[in-house]
Amino acid sequence: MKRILLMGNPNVGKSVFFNRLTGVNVIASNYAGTTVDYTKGYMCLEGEDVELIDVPGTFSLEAKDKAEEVAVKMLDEYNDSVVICVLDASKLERGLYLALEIIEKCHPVVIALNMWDDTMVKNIEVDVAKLASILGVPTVPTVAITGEGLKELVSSIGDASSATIEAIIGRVS
Ligand SMILES: Nc1nc2c(ncn2[C@@H]2O[C@H](COP(=O)(O)OP(=O)(O)O)[C@@H](O)[C@H]2O)c(=O)[nH]1
Ligand SMILES: [Mg+2]
Repeated sequence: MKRILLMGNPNVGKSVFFNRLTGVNVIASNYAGTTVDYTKGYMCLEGEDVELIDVPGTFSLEAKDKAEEVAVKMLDEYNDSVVICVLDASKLERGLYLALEIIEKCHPVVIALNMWDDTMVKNIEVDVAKLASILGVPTVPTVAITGEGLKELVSSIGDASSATIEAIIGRVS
């Protein structure tokens, strides 16, 4: 079965997305050999059942605590999975740091620029088209709590691409 990992910094809206995307069969477990909990569920994508994992929040892949260690292990273990990288669009730099690390691991990625409502209220300007073209992966503004952008995000999963850091550097320099 295909697997999708929801990843991002803590408090960016991963679990709100998870709850919107999954149905009733949600399973909470410990990651083997740890006390770190995570949740997995299922969603239907283009007629196929896909497993969705709400990965513990992490700021980077240089793990600083147990939860971050689990996030890194999941990314390595499920190396054939697509990653929905959830960013707080009003705190873009932090989120992009992790997104670039995930891209560097060659996972197909789509980026949710979440908290788009807050970002607008705070008058923070994000050039979505430019960001998408630099990163070379689908990049969709979203508001997890209202579901805005969710449809577009889900339909972009099929276009998730494995960008390369070299190509990204080439596009910014
Ligand atoms: N304003 C706003 N709040 C959001 C949005 N998405 C999530 N939240 C809120 O942000 C907080 C953290 O969300 P949560 O899903 O628990 O984050 P997680 O730690 O990444 O799983 C909660 O209070 C959510 O209701 C959004 O798009 N806009
Ligand atoms: Mg959560």
